[in-house]
Amino acid sequence: MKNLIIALVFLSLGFSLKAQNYIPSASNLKQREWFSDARFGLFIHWGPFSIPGSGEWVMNDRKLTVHNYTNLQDFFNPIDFNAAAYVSMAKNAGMKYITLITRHHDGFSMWDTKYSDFNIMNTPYQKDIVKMMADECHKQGIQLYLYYSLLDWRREDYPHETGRTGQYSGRKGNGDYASYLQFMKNQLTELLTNYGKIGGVWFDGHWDQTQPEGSADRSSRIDWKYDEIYSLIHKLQPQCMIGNNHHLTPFAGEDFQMFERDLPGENTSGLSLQQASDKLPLETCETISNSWGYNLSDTSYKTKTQLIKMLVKASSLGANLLLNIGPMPSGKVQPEFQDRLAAVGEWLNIYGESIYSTKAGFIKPQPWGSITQKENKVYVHVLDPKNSSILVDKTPFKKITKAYLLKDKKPVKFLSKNGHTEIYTGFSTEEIDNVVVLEILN
Ligand code: H79
Repeated sequence: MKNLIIALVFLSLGFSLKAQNYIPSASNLKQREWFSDARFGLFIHWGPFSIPGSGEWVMNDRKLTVHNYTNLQDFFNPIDFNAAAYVSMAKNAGMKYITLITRHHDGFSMWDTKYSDFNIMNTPYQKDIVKMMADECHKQGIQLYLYYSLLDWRREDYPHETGRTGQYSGRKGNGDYASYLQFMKNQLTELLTNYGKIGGVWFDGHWDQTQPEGSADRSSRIDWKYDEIYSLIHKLQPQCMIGNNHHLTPFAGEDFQMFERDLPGENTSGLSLQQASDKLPLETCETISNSWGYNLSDTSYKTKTQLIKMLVKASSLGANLLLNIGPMPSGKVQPEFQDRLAAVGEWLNIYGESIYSTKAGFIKPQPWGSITQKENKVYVHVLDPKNSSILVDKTPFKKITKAYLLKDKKPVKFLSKNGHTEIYTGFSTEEIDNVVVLEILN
């Protein structure tokens, strides 16, 4: 018994030492920097789950068995999918990367994988979507990040007996995590070997094995052995950034932190209980409509103004915005998504300087708007110009040498005294964002 306890202590010590030993490679640090500078990416939720038009959780929500759900494989034939058009659409929106669903909770693999028959090659389409997207991204100079679900509603070896979701799929017996872990490692090895440079892996589904939100115990019912998964990824592609949507403080080995439908520090979703990391790059993901995967009845498209304000707020908190589209089963992207992406791109053509490669503002977002900054420039984003002037407190610089509108360089009046700066606006309420540039001496 005593020996067993000693062995266990050593084992757990070994695990934590290994996990804490993670030192990101130089190429990983460079990739993190690239990522932070990029600020804006496209999330694509698409696959056979798009067919019923009820979002990507349809298997769980309609209590579909694995047997019945598998029929979707016979109908997935996205004749309107065009990787070049997807990538150009993202580029024209001012986005610098694409995060693609490779395998969601339903367990369908969007690439030519040896490790599951439920994959794109066994649909009438028979073409490797991940490959087409990867080739096109590399060709057009946009980076590819891969979404990969840790949770699987289909496989018998996933520890489904302790899972909080996917309980109606008709699986028998208990999972076998060692087998499931090996499966994930095999698939990740394919993804990180056959598709060129991958910017990062976006894990999701950890929460399937945690205690209910709000409970003091945030531990997982299974040991995911992230040290093994993460070290495999970093071994295959050292620059590849790992993020995990577990809604907890980042684990060792992770390279960025994400927030789902919340800005860092907010918790409107009820899921974002985690503090924003002050070390890792941050990313917030949001949908253009209300759904991730295609939803036939969802017409609640956010306006271009809402989307731009979201991007500005994320930037001013030092976070990227990963904005989602859920294309139709045919591969066609709804015109409502296309129009809004194009509109944000036009805005970024003029205002991009105040977004890309900026840092979080020295103050948090205010009722009037927010701040981003870069070198000797402070960008004051007046999003809601109710008053004729705005006051920026605690300005951490010596002197403002110049103040002007970013749009047309027209000078803006200001008064700066004792660390308080008043900017006289008379701004247009028509503008989505009156960006004032302050050139400063530190
Ligand atoms: O891929 C998209 C979603 O399908 C996936 N993440 C984004 C990017 C996602 N959907 N929901 N969630 C993540 C979190 C879900 C949490 C809940 Fe539950 C599901 C709350 C209630 C049901 C599981 C069971 C977690 C809490 C209870």
